[in-house]
This record gives sequence, structure tokens and C-alpha cells, in this order.
Amino acid sequence: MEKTAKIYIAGHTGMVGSAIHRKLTKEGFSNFLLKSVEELDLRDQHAVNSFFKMEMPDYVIIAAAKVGGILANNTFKAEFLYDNLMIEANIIHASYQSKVKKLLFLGSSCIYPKFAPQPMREEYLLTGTLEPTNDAYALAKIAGIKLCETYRQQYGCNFISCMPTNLYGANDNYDLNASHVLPALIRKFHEAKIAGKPEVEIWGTGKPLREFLHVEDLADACFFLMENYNDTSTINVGSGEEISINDLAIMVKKIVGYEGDLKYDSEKPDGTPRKLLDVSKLHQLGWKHSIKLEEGIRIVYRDKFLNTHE
Ligand code: GFB
Repeated sequence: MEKTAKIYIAGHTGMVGSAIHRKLTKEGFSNFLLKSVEELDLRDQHAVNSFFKMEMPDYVIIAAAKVGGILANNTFKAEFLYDNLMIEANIIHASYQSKVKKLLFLGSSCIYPKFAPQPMREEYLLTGTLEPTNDAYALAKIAGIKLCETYRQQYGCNFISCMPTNLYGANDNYDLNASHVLPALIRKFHEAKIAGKPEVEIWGTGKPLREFLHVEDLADACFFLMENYNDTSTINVGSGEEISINDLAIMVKKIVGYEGDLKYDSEKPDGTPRKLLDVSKLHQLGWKHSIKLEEGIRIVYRDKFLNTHE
């Protein structure tokens, strides 16, 4: 990308979009198009088309999405499907119409089948049934991948997609009913420590395995892909390392300095048993993550709850 290029980051106020904005700024880009939800409702096709016609961005990164943890995904399926379908379809079609030079669409590792062989390779897409707690979100994200593929095949658009694993970092959501597991655990342990509570509730059995990537690493990977990747197939972005929810809880407990017990609530869903991305394709291209999980959690905890910089 040329340093003067006009770059539209959809979703720049969210955890992912804001990290991408910081990364590109650090790389010397400054000609950004940024619109808040109040300024531009991405579900509104007419508004999106007018915005693209007027602004004519050179590059587009779709980090806007309705996202959430296992409970939100399982409860608000209609919004997770509708909002995400509308956002991506409107932006991708408008990008084609206004001849955007390159577009990056971000999906999620939940697009792969629930019982896909592990680690999950890109070609396992659409080879089996989805995990029911997030099938609506996954279907929307699969549609986004296919939009990039089909606009490339039919119209020659340079639209790529990448599938990040579970993310964490600055600007995460800490609402316990909507958040992902990591911010939830950090908040629960911190509040229990302050209140002197004897135990902290962990959802499910603690047995599922998850992979985590710091959002600064994801932003770095997105820039790398904008510079180096132009293929039809989606590409996984992860650390390639997994941890059980139980071990994660023990790690967060130690970092926060909480001394009470863990109490598992098996009434809450576990979700998919294992979700590890095969990141060999990205590694072969020359990109690897750099923030280790324990270090990343320490940074997040310090910045969000301690307000001290060691
Ligand atoms: O992060 P999470 O909500 O989403 O949950 P998924 C991961 C695991 O942590 C599940 C357990 O097994 C949860 O039951 N868990 C334990 C908790 N305690 C808690 C807690 O206090 N809060 C939460 N949220 N979980 C999401 C998908 O799946 O992953 C999305 O729903 C998306 O579609 C996202 O793909 C990346 O990893 O299960």
C-alpha cells in the first residue's frame, strides 16, 4: 500500500479495528477514512453506497462486526446472522463498485466444523456441521469469505480474507454477559480479589481447549497480509498454541493474585471442544506472532485494572 493511500477501516472503534488503526499509523499511513456507528450504519446499503461513491477509498479493511462470547452468540442469533451478513455484503459490493484496489475481510475460527481434525487447516471449511452455539455468526462469516472469493473469480477484485483465532487485548468487551472468556476471567478474578470472595465461577467444565492471540499481533498480521497475500483461499491467523479453560483460569488467577477457589458451572455451555488453527500457511509466508499468552494477559490486566506502567 502506498503511504498516501486512502484506507477505510470499518469498525475502527472496536478492539480489532482500533489495533489495525494504531498499527497502520505506526507504519506511516495517515489518510484514513473512519466512521463511527452513529455516522454510518453499515447495515444500511444506501448509506454505505453513498459513502463509497463520495469517498472512493483505495483500500478497505473490514473489522466491523457484531461479536461476542459464547452466551451472546447463542442468545442473539438473529442479530449475529443479520447484522454480520448486511455489514459484509454492503461493504464488499460497494468496494467492487468503486474499484477498491484491495480489501481484507476478517472472519473467525468458528467457521470450521465442530469436529474438524486439529489443528484446523484452511481447506476444512465446509466439510462438516458447525458448533451450534455460534452457527449463526459462523454462517455469516462463511458468507463473507465466499463473497471475497466470488467477487475475485467473477470480477477480478483483489479481495482477501483471514480467519483469526480467539482474540484479546485493549478495547475488549468486559460485560460478563457478552464477553469472551479471557476478559471475563480477568474481571471476575479482579473483582473477587477486591471483594475477598471465596470462589469464582467458571462456565462449563473447564475442559475445552482454546487458542488465543493478542490483538496487536493480529493487527501486525493484517498489515503483513495487505502487503504480501493475494490468494483466493482464506488464511488462518493464530498462535498455533492451545490451552484448556482450566489452565487459562489458573494462569489468570495467578496474574491477578487471587487466592480463592474455582467453581465450575456445568449448566453453562462448553461450546466446541477444541479450536486450534493450523497456521503453517502464514508461517511459510514469513509471519509469526510475538506476544506470549501470559505476557499478553499481564499487559491487559495492568492497563485495564491497575493503571500502572511498570
Ligand atoms: O470465549 P468464549 O465465550 O467463546 O468461551 P468460544 C470459551 C470457553 O470458555 C467456553 C468458557 O468453553 C466457555 O464456557 N468460559 C468459562 C467462559 N468461563 C467463562 C466466562 O466467564 N465467560 C465466557 N464467555 N466463557 C466464541 C464464539 O466461542 O469464540 C464466537 O461464540 C467467536 O463465534 C469467538 O468465534 C472467537 O471460544 O466458545
